[in-house]
Amino acid sequence: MSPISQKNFHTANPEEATAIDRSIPEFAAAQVSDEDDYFANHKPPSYLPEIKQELEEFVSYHKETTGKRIALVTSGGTTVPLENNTVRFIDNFSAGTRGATSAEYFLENGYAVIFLHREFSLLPYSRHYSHSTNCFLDYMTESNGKIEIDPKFSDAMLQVYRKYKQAQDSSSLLLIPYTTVNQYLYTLKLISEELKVYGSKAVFYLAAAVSDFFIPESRMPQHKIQSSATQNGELSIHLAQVPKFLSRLVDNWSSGAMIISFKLETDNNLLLKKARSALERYHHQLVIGNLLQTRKKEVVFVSSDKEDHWIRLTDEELKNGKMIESEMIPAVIKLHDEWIKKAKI
Ligand code: PAZ
Repeated sequence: MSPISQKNFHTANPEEATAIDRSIPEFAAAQVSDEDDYFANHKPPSYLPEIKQELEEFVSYHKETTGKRIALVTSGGTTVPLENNTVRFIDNFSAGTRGATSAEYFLENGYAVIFLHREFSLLPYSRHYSHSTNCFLDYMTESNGKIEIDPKFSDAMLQVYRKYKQAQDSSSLLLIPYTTVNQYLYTLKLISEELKVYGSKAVFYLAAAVSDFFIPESRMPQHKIQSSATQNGELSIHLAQVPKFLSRLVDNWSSGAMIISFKLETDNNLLLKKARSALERYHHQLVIGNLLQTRKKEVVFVSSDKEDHWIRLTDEELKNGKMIESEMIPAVIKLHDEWIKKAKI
């Protein structure tokens, strides 16, 4: 036991009063020309062919051998590089808790999962022991000159380890990383196209916090921005809007999959309005709304054919470590069951 008792606290939790105001209107859904423009003017990541091969193997294995449904879970923030040789970038708050936890519940419920995640954000299973204010060495103890898991953590760790092994041994979890918004868009498009053969048995669960703005390649400086580039000591950066590719995903990139997007707001008065307008604009199946300040405690399911459905945890449940995704994913799977049934008619 450490002689100094340290209080665990996070420095990154937002204060409601200072959270970002997202009350500005939404911009339009991307059209075919926006898609063409974007992909014609931005280079694909060089490693994309390798990812394609991994995806092909994963999808055909589950289609032909296990028959499992597939969930594509996107998770974490995206970076917006300010320079081609990137020293500086714009980022956002998302740690990937929603995505990593949801992926675990999909796996537990018999799904295979493609986990498209921001590199170094939380991962299914390892999330229990990473990114915490504890060092991983705190879970260890020394016994007879050997290092081992501290018995007080070993029961809980064994449970996590078994689930992790099960996912590994059954080849049910495919991890695909990205860092920048450009890498995210190219990889999402690729995965969607590879999943076309899966039809309604695929579900897209788009929990990543994707930047709305970026610097187009044509305007990006090659090298580190110099302080001499400032004018009167100020640096101006002009960002362009990232085309809203969800409509392209619904109409062209996927085929018959159930598509779930997330809507994050900071103003309670906007959440339902924005979630509904996303649904009307993109014509997909479900928007899961959440507020930055309460996202671990409550979410709302908004769809065109059902009443809004809130899922809430009590303070007691939160204190006991219950994760809201343990209720969200069974509810999503029920909707996916209905979606598959409808597709068969
Ligand atoms: O990664 P995290 O668990 O900290 O946060 C999850 C979330 C709030 C990013 C996610 O639930 C979400 O709302 N994603 C979509 C954000 C948006 O673009 O509106």
